[in-house]
Amino acid sequence: MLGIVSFMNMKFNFVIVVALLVPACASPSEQVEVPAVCATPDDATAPADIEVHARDVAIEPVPGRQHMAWTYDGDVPGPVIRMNVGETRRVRLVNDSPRAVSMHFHGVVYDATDDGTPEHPESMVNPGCAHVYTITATLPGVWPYHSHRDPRGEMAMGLYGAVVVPAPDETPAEHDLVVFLGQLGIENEEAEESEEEEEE
Ligand SMILES: [Cu+2]
Repeated sequence: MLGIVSFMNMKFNFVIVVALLVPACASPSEQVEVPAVCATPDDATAPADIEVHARDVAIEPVPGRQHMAWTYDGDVPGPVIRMNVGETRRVRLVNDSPRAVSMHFHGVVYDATDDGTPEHPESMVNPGCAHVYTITATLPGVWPYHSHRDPRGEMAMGLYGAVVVPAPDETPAEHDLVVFLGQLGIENEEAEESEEEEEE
């Protein structure tokens, strides 16, 4: 979803990439075995344009509420990757987390070996390993990326971000905001707490 709002005479381009993305990638591919070695060891030092680190970080999505998130670069959502139509980027994912992760991109073009799904184990990144994903923007839009070892579970923990590809004739906005809707389990925690309070 892409839209424009006016606020205090400033034009904002804003984008909302919502959880409706989740069912698109909910195939049970996590059942495929991923070998516990670095599939692409040379990628740790191969040329890359962007480097992203997967790591577990305690975030505070609302004041006073800590949540141990699985993140790209220590934040939820992860970094916004901006590309123009026709551009190619090499994105190195370094896995500093204790479990295998990947980057699975929507809306951009890449080889099957960069799919980021367990069906393509060379694109899955074990702990301490790295993989360079080469992606090319061919369509304007706001495209999500996420880890695809266990997509639903990983997105619920925070492993997602966006690729933004402006249309060639798009008027530049003063501010560009990417907005994701997610709940990170916070609502459930509050529901459990209020149930406990009621029981007391
Ligand atoms: Cu997906």
